[in-house]
Amino acid sequence: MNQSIVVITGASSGIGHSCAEVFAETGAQLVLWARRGDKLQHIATQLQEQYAVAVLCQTVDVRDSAAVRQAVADLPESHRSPDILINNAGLSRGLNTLQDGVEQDWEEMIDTNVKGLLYVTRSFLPGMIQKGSGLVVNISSIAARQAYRGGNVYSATKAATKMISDSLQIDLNGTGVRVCNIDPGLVETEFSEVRFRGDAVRAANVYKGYQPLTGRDVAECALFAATRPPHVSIQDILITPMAQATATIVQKDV
Ligand code: NDP
Ligand code: 8X3
Repeated sequence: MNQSIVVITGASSGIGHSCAEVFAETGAQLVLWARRGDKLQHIATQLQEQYAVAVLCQTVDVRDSAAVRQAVADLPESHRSPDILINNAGLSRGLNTLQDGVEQDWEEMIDTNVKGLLYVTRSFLPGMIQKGSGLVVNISSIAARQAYRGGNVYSATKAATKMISDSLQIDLNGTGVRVCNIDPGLVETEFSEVRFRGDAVRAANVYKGYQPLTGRDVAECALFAATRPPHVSIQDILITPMAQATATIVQKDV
């Protein structure tokens, strides 16, 4: 991956941060996106010092299509057609049943997880297709495969992500650009704190009594897909903690 250009959305924490680390270790040049520019800058400085890699940070809200287009336009020409695009930015809000759902939460999830992913992908793909190579990694979820109580709209956004990945397999066939959809199970990140709006105790409970995945476990899947020979396409990955059998069945000690 030495000198490859890797764009990662949602790189300010969790899986995206781990992707930045894992690809920096290989000598890749990074473009990191998120809304919290201070966090991105901190991560960039650390990676530059540790791995001597080039890192560009852009403060972007992927829900804002004009901002996404502008951010791509602001990149040096070489970076507008990256070798790897990791569509990772995403979130869940609440665990309400649909009948008790909050419209604002639905809109935030749909706008970020579905429309944001589309805006970003649409902005980078023409350059990647022109180059005739590259990889798009979409971070979906086990929630795309199995519904669970209160998961409704979040699951729907992740099922949409998976269907966008499947559609891209077809639309990009013959272009040289690969697509890898990754469905992680439970990963200990800021995800649950965001879902429960800062309720740290409720968030911590999600990961108690078993060993959850780390962001790195997922990032290494992306790296595996990115390092296959050009004739190999890793289309779909489901990764869970050993303790997790399905979206809802988790062997917990407590
Ligand atoms: P984190 O909350 O730790 O990270 C989410 C990242 O997305 C942050 O960097 C956040 O940055 C960014 N983000 C959120 N909204 C926006 C936005 N509007 N524009 C730009 N960036 C945004 O959670 P995870 O690392 O766990 O989540 C990463 C992805 O993995 C998500 O798509 C999530 O749905 C998925 N996933 C997570 C699982 C888990 O168990 N943790 C399991 C399966 C899938 P900032 O706030 O700075 O903008
Ligand atoms: C996040 C994991 O199980 O909360 O996608 O849906 S889960």
